[in-house]
Amino acid sequence: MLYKNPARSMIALFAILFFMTQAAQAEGPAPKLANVTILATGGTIAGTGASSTTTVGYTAATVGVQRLIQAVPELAKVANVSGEQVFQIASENMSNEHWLILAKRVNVLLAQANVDGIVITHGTDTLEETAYFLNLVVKSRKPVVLVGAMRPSTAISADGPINLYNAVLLAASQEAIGKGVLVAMNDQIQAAREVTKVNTSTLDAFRTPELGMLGYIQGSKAFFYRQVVRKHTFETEFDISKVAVLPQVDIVYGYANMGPVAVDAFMAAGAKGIVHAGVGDGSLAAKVVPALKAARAKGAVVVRASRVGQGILARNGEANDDELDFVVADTLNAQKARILLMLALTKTSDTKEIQRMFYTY
Ligand code: DAS
Repeated sequence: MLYKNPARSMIALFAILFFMTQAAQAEGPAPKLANVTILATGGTIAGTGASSTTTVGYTAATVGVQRLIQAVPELAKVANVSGEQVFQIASENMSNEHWLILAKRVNVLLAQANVDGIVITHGTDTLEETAYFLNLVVKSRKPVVLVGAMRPSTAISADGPINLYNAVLLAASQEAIGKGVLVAMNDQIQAAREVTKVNTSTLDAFRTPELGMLGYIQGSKAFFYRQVVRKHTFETEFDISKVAVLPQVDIVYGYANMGPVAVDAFMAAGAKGIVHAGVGDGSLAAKVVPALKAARAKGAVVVRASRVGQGILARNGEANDDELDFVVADTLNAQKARILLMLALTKTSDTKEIQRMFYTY
C-alpha cells in the first residue's frame, strides 16, 4: 500500500498533480468573459409589490441597478457585468429627451474597446419603442439587448431575474453581434423592428406576429434561426450625436366616426409630422382628409399607418398617396412609424426621401 512506502506515495502524488496540470493546460485557459454594461432605466423589472402575490398594482422603478445585479449572482458566470442607473422611471413616462440621453450613452460606451455589449433594463410599456429607436441610431455591431419583466421583483416566480440572465448572456454572445438591437423576454429573442407587446400582463406578452421571433435562449445559450433584412445600427444613416431636440411627431388613431379634431389639435401644437393609424389598410375617413391635406400644406409630413398591427401598408391603396404627397409606413406599427418619421425629419422633409427610408429600415 502507498502509505507503507512514503517515497512511492510522493511519486504517485506528483504523477497525479502532473497529469491534472497537463489536463488543465490541454483545455487551455478559461475563456475570457465578455464585458457587458447594464444600463438601468426602471420599469417592472425594478418594481416591488405589497406581497409575493402582487402581480398587478405594484410600484415600478424602485430597485436600483446594483441590487438587480446582486439578485442574480449567476450573471458572473456569463459576463463581466457593470451597471449604470441612467433613469429610474416607469416606461410610460419615457420621452424623446430620455431616448437621446440613453442613445448617446450607448454610443459612447460601445465605442470603448472594454465594452463588448450592452443590456438595457426597461419598463415593458414602451420597451418596443426604445428598442426601435436605438435600432436606428446605435453606431455599432456590438449587441444591444433590451429586457424587462411582466412581474415585479417581489412576486412568486418573478420573470425579471431569468430575463436579465438571458439578456446578459445574449449580449455577451458572439451570435448576437451584428444582429441589430434585440429584445430578450420569456426565453425568446425578438428583433427591435417587429417585436410588440400584445398582452397587458402575461409572461409571453412580447411577440413578433406573422414574421416571427429570431430565436431562443435555452440552457445558457443563444440560438438564432433567422435574422432581419432591413438596415439597422451599424448601417444606419441617422446620427443623433448633435441632435438636442427631436421633431414633434404625433399619432392620430383611426376609428368609426372619427373627425379632424385630433389632426388640427396636433398641428396647432406644432407637430412637424402626423402618423395616421388608420382602420384597415390605413383608410382615411372623408371627414379627416381635409385636415390631413391642410397639415401637409403647412409642411407637416403625413404617414399613413394602420391600427391593425400586421401586413404591408400599400402605397396608393386606400388613398392616392402620390396625389396627397403622403408617405406609407410599410409594415411598421404606428408607434414605430412615429420614431422613424422623427429621425427622418432630422435629415429631410422630402417625402420621396422619407418614403425610401420607410422601405429601408
Ligand atoms: N408601467 C410599466 C412600465 O414601466 C411596468 C412594466 O411593465 O415594466 O413599462
